[in-house]
Order: sequence, then structure tokens, then C-alpha cells
Amino acid sequence: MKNLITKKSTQLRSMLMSNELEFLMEAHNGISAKIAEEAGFKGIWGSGLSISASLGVRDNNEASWTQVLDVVEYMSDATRIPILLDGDTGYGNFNNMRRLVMKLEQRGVAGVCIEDKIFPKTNSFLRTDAQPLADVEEFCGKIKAGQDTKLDDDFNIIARVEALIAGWGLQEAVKRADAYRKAGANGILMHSKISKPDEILAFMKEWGERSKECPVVIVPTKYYSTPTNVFREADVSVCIWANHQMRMAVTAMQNVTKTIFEEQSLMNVEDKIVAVSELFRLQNDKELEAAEKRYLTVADAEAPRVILLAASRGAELKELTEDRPKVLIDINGKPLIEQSITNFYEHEIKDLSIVTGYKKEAFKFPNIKYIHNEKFESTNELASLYLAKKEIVDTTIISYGDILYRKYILTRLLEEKGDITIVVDASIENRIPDYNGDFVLCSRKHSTKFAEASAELQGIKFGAAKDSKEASGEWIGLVKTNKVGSVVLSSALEELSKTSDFSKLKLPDLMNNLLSKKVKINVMYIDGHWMDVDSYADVSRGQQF
Ligand code: SPV
Ligand code: MG
Repeated sequence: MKNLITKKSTQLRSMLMSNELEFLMEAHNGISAKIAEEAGFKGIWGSGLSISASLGVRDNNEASWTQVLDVVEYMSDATRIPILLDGDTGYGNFNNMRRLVMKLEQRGVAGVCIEDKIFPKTNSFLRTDAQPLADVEEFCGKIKAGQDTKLDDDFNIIARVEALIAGWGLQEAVKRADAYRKAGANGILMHSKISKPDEILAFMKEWGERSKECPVVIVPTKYYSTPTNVFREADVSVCIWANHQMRMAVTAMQNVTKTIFEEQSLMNVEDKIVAVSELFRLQNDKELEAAEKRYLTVADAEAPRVILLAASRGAELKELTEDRPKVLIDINGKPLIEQSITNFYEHEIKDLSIVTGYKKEAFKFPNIKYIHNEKFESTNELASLYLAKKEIVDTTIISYGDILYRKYILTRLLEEKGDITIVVDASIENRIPDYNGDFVLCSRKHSTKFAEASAELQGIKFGAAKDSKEASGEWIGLVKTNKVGSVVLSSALEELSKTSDFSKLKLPDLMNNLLSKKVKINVMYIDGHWMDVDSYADVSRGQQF
């Protein structure tokens, strides 16, 4: 089914041979080519002036022909409509022309236009005395060489006559055009730089019936005020709008740059420019997204997984936990644990497991793996985690189910590179003396300086604030492992599971066990912005969180 689209060369040939007046729109890179196509144009003019301008060089063959080739390749890749490349003089003699035609065909370019001037050329609208014309015979040889080289019969070679530009007059223009027709040109581009169409109309009259076999292409940049119907009635075949995307782009770039420079702000420009999403659309990110779904199956395997520990009742909360575990009590109209679940979803993490225990039937969240700890009344956190051990692979986040924390904490944690990273709240100085928590000692205390060496965990101990004056902070109950960290953590867990007091052990015991094996545990410091829910007071604080 793939090749049902008409070849680009054939499309351009049909435009040249049609009885309608057709149009080519200038483009100078991939995105402008795409824009021309989306606007509805049936073909593109790969303008030498615009391509050189976009590269910041002059239209004097300062860009090498292979550099132009690279640009036109991007244009061709970005579009399905034909491109007629402005090939200047063919970048040398007949031999250079042969190579040019070969390379353009390989890149799916539909045709090339060469002008009868001397390499290196000067743009036609600059200095008349800088427009020496090529020898007619020599130029005919170039056309023939191009035609003999092409593999595709429909590839188009247009001969551009510069006699009017160089001031040699109509008769010279007609003489040259006819010689090029006889040499095999697929069309004549007749160029003029006066503000009226008179020279072109006079030529069309002289050219007469020859335009059926060898159609005429024009570039009305200078005689822009001529109604298009005048060209139509004169039997012009193709009209090129030669530089208008580039000129408009320059206007827009100058305006936006000046504003941003003067205002040192983006405030007044954002609404006047396309959204970044429009660039993504033009770049066809949609196609890549679909392809990723088809081909990039490994991506999912690497997506983080989450294990939420939620087996305990939270007996301190008495009647609030009569019919549900504490992770399901209502905070701000939502079950406590749902805030974590939503946070993970918002970070595109979809692989969630919850280890349940008390009142497991109260959990109703869809698309979650539930792992049940039957012995929840007589066991502790590590026993719950052990039941979920097959979920500890690659990037894994293990979290208490009863914590609330701000979104950015998870965003930052996901960016952490360590094998094992725990989140530690450094702002513990205002804890009341009887506050209990998992206080930690780290290799260095928190500071807000950038580029500081990362902090490492040295120990965790559950206790009261009054006994933890030396602590660097409090572990909030969130740990992330990567592929390596998951293996290390799992094997420590496995080892601990064989010890006699395993049923009493909690997550900090696992951390301390890892430390005893000299495993490095990174610390990601935060400054508050989290809480856990243990008491009635916590429940009401949670409503404000
Ligand atoms: C171009 O677009 O580069 C052309 C047309 O050759 S002109 O600039 O009018 O010479
Ligand atoms: Mg040009």
C-alpha cells in the first residue's frame, strides 16, 4: 500500500504541464516546507536566497552545494509535495551538474532550476554589473548533462534565463530560452526585476505555442502588484512566491527579540507566539508517541513501581478506624492514601501495590495490586514488605500509606540518582519534646547551598524528639531504590526474614541492617511540607495540609 502516492517528480511535472496556473511557495528548511504544505501548496520552491539567508550567509554560493543539499534533504523528509530546488548555476560546470542531479534524485527532490550565469553567482536583484551571463552552448551542455544523468524521466530540469536581469533585452532572452528548450529543459524560468510585468508579458507573447511543450515559470517578487489573473491569461505555467516565508519570519523574529530584550520578560510575548505544543505538532511528535507504544516496550519495565504499606489499623484513632484502616480515613474529602495514589498517577507511575491487613475489604481503588498480610495483627512493617518482595525490582518506591506530602517531593525523589535514597525532613527543631518519629543521623546536616556533596544515612532510631537533639532530621517514610538498590534491599530483606524476631521489625531496621553491611543510603533532604497521621490532632492538621 506504501507506494500509491504519486512520485514527487511526477507531481511537479504535472504542475508544469497542467493548463492551470500553479504556485510554488518558498521554503528554506524542514519546518517552513511543512508549513507551505499544510497551507495547501502543491509544491515548494527551495529558494537559494532564503536558504542562504537562513544560514546567515550571502546568496553568492557562500554555502557549499552539499550544505544546500543537506537543507533540501530536511525539507524533502518533512513533506510529501514536490520541491523544485533553486540550484543556482549548478555549482560549477556540466560535471558538477551531473553530480547535483544524482544527489537530488537520491533525496527525493523533484527538480532543479539552474540559471545561465557564472559561478559564483550574485542574487539577481543585486548590482546589474555583477550578473555576467554564461555562454549559451556551455549552458546547453549543462542541461543535456543533467538530463542524461537522471534516472527518473519525470525529474525536472528548469532552465532560468537571466538575460533580462543582466540588461541584455528581450531578443537575447528569447534566443537563450529557445536554445535551452532545444537542449531538453523541462521548462523556462524567465526572471525580471522591474516593477511591472511588461518584460514577462512581452516574452510570453514571443514564446507563444512553445509554452505547451516548454512551460514558463515566473518569480513576481518585484512586480508583486500585478493581479495574478494577468499571469493566468498570459499562459504562465507556474508562479513562484520566492521569499515570503523568510521575510515574514525575519519580521517576526526581529519583533519578538526586540521586545524580550527591552522588557527582560516574556510577559508580553507569550500570547503573540505559537505555543510550544505547536512546534511539537509540526515536528510530528504524535507519530513518535504512537511508535513508542509499538516499539519501546522496555519503557514500561523501567517505570517505577510503588509499594504502599497499609496493613495496620491505627488503633489510636479509635472510632475513626472502626470500619476502616487509618489510611482510609477521610482527609479533605478523600481517603488519606488516595492523596499518595493521585500523586503517583500524576507522575505517570501506574504500577501500584498496597499491602493490606486490617479491614482489607474497605479498599476499593481500581487498577491496584492488593497484597494481603493475613497476620497483620501479630506482625510489623517488614513482614508486610516481605509479602510484596516480588514487586521490588528496578526502580521501586516504598512508602508508608499514612503520609501526606507535597507533590514536588516525589518529583525530586524520582530524579535522585542513588541506588537507595530516603527522604529526610531536616526541619525538626520545633518538634515538641514528646513527639515520636524515626530520627536519623546523616553524614552532614542539611544546608541550602548548591553543589554540596550528597548526604548519606548513618543510622535511624525511633524515639522522642527530646532524646534526639543530635539528629539530622526525621525520615518521612519514603524510600526509593534503583535496579541495583532493589537487589541489595531485597537480599537484606530476605536475610532478615529468617531471623527469629522478624515479625517485630520495621522499615528502619531494614535500613540499619543495610548500613551494617556498608551499603550506601543517600539522603534527600526536605524542609517540612509533609506529615503523617497518627493521632486526632494529625487528622485535623491533615485537613489544612
Ligand atoms: C531565489 O529565491 O533564490 C531566487 C529568486 O533565485 S531571486 O531571489 O529573485 O533571484
Ligand atoms: Mg536564487
